[in-house]
Amino acid sequence: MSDSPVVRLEKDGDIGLIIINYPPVNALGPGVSEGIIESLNTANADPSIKALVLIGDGRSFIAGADIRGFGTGRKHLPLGQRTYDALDASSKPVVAAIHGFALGGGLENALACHYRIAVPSAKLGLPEVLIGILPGGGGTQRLPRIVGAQTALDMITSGRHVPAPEAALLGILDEVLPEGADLRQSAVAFARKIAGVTPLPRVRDKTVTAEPGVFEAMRKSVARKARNQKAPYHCIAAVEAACNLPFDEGIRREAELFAELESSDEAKALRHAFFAEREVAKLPDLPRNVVAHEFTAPAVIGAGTMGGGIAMAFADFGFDVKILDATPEALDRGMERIRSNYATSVKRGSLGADEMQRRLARIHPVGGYTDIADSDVVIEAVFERMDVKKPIFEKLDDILKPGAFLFSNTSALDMDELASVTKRPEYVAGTHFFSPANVMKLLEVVRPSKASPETLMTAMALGRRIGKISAMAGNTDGFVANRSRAPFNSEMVILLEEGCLPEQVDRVMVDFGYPMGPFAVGDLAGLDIGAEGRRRRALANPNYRKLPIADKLVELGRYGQKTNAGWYRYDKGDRTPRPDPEVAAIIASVAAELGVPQRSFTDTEILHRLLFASVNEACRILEEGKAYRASDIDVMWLHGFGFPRYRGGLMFWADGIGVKNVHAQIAAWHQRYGERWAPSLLLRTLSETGTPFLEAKPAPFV
Ligand code: 3H9
Repeated sequence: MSDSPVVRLEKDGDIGLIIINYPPVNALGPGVSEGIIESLNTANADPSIKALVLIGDGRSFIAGADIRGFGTGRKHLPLGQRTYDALDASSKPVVAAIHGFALGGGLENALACHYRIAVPSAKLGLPEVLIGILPGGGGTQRLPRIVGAQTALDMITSGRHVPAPEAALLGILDEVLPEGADLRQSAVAFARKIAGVTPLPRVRDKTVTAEPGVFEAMRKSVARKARNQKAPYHCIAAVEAACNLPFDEGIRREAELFAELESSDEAKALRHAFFAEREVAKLPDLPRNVVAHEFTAPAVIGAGTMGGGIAMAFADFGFDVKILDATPEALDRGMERIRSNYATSVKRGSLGADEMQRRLARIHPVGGYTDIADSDVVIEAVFERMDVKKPIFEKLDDILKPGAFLFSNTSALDMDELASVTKRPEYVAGTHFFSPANVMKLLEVVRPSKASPETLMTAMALGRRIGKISAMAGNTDGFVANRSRAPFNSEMVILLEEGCLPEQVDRVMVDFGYPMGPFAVGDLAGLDIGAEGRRRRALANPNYRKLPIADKLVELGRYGQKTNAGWYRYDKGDRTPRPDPEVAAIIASVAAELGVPQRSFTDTEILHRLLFASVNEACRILEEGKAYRASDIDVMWLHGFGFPRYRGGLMFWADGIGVKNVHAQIAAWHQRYGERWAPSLLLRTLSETGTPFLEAKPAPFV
């Protein structure tokens, strides 16, 4: 009946169906809103249509406004003439029929319909805050009118996806269909049932009030997470307007607040993070027809902290997983650690006791290699030494069936060398998990030269199947994440030689947005771990920049939290880092021994010293073809190192400073501090041509 390419009007007897077809997720891209309005007008003018259904083709209802259009001076319909207004004003009832996702503008359109029904697997939410904006299609005004101010605040400031059954309990949905019911048919039947109802139920006609103190309490509760951000506070202000102003005035207030956010730095950074996370999944140099292998029988070798965490990650995502260690005692200890980690989550309330039992039951400790002979993917997570890993790879190669994949959880070892001990190097790759492996989202997939495209796709997909964000890294010392981070780690200690204190550096980085300062993180991880790596690197490279202050601390047995002393001191049983005059004295004495002149630092200088060092190394990684794109490095920093998401990632942030400024500063430090600050070739080229880091063309992946 209507031939807009993205929205069509069909008829099923006396019911009109407005069908959105804008793949892949029915975002409100160009023409979709206009198409909905046009169909509504046509249907309202057609006397043979008694009621309407708004429904999506493909895998979703509507996933929200088209995020690519934000901040681009996009055209938008004026207030009073938007789809939400047209749906409100429809003289015939409209039923939103929801499957897949109804998010952001998608849910807002549904809320402007007169009725909402959904299949049980549908998810509804207003996730705008996660991209630095607020629901600007009336969501902040309509949702509280249905669920009350508190629940609306919770949903809007968290952006969480609410499953359909819960949405029905909250009153957002009028009906959840039985499992397996046909959505289109059910929606038509529902529409027939309510055709002719008067007056039409309109959410805008409801009122909402709030308990005193709700908004202040919410501002306090988001304060930690929302540090340096505006959007969460604007979300709260908009819901407050829903409670204090008539509907149309509330909508105007929502629009004003939205306009302040759309082009904000945080919104730009968060949009970048959103798209970077999708881009990172793409492996552009692999043949297009390669598909990941569907694995069903994973096994983990090594029940230490990493192996246990990896097994938990499988169990958390519904996989039965076998776990093996060298001795029954080590296996028992590992299982005990897993149990205790789950028990902590139960105690904290983030996991139900039943669910803990279900997950534990999926982890199967086994006694020997023959027990895992039928596994189709094995992740080795034993001690990080080539001479320990090699015999295990040989054994696995012998015992596993042809076609089984062999992955190593390594953070540093040469994957080509490890693959070479097997007769199936094409089935071998690195899978570098971050600690704790069941919590941290990053999975760095390391690509040895002989790995087949299917192996790489499988390793990437495996990560996604267990809730990770997989990112491909070349087989280079430290791979991509840790290699790009290493200069930051050195620079933060070198700063101490020049007169900084750990607490000053940590404060700067926490102010910047990290959840913890890097020295406090070091104490948590254990300072002895880094010392081993430094020793190895110093032996291999006579020009290696030693870190005598860090070495001194380890020499004195200050290993961090586990010894109640590291960069900070800790009271027994208390993890609060306390500045320690003893550390200040150690720093002063090493600096005096080295004869380094002492001076003071601005916060900006500290921040730039740490991050520019890493930007320079990231450029080297790109120029060597060890990563596909600069934005992959951003994803690694966001999910591997807690880089503040609202700053987009290392390279996005550096583009904010400007490539020429970054280069000029690095060149100046090169003059002052010597070779470790030599600008990379790529950095020089980008600076000369004024090309942003994110537009850098890396060398072909090797
Ligand atoms: C909003 O609604 C503002 C309103 O208040 C109105 C203001 C006036 N736009 O994630 P996937 C693309 S703000 C453009 O891999 P999944 C995505 O980039 C919006 N593109 O699939 C990818 O493209 P490609 C509020 C979008 O099944 C492809 O679709 N809504 C959008 O794992 C597949 O995506 C949101 O914030 C979009 N809105 O997850 C929801 N959504 O193939 C954002 C997706 O080229 N979206 N794409 O890489 C999501 O959370 C997930 O994509 C979703 C599907 C859960 C829907």
